[in-house]
Amino acid sequence: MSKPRILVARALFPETVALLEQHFDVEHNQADEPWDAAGFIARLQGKQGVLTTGSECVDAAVLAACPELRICANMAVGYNNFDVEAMSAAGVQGTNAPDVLTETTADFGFALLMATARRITESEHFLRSGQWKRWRYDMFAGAEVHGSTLGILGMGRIGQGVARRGAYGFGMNVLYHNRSRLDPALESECRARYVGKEELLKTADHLVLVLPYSASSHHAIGAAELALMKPTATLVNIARGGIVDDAALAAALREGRIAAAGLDVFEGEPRVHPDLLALSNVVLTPHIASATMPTRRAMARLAADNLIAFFHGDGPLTPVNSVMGSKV
Ligand code: 8YV
Repeated sequence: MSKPRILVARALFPETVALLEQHFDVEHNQADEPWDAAGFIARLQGKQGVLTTGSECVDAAVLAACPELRICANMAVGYNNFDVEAMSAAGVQGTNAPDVLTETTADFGFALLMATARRITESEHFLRSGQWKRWRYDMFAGAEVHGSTLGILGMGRIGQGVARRGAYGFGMNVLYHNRSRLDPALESECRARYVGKEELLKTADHLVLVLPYSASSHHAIGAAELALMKPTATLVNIARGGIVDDAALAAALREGRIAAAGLDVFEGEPRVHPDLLALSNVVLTPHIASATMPTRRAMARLAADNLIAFFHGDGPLTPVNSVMGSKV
């Protein structure tokens, strides 16, 4: 029996490609060539499965052009690159890569919070550029982290990880807002208190965004929300670009309406709003919150295991939609 044909859209760990080759007829992209939408569709012709990263968009046009496609396995927990409704309508299974990146991403959220509040990159640039001539009492004086109020918008697994770090590691007063409130046992384990979004914005010294991107979270932090925040507050986004209105954020940072921001994700990335690039009170990183080798390996493996389980007829491990008759 011939093996199912799959596409691996981006360069990937050689061992993951080798594993996939045991089960599938694989077209890979180990050269990591950038494909536009037409190039992606061209490579998908005749493929029943694809391993995507968050960079490849699977929408109605792709689905219409690739009628043999049965499953898209995303190597990311977020899957806003999938039009899930269109995939379900086309009978295409989607899977994501949750859990394996939770703690690593929460670590990074905290690293970005610390770097932002304590002005780490700004002061390093100062030092490297030879401007450090002598000590001064207020030189790069930042915001206090320990004992301050940590606000978390979006309290899924990563948000809970950030909460635990803040509460247990830094003695922070942790507040959160989420579509739905956590059950009391989980709330008390995270030492986090549920508040309305407005209260969260008004009281947080450090606000960390960890909510999924969707039409309803588009510009969840815009000019009106930024206006509610403390002028001393820091904002950290490890969720998705588009959740923050980057132009409004740059204006707020420039005018000192909030103190600083740490951003790992951007609207329209890899482009970064030029107004953000011009500011010194921002820490900017290129979407690396899950980037440790063990975690990226685990994400790749989970995406591969989803493809293998699906085609073996066991059903996907971490589905994002339910597709009638998805068992092969
Ligand atoms: C990925 C992420 O690295 O998992 C996610 O949702 O944002 C990152 O961990 C990125 O999406 C590439 O797949």
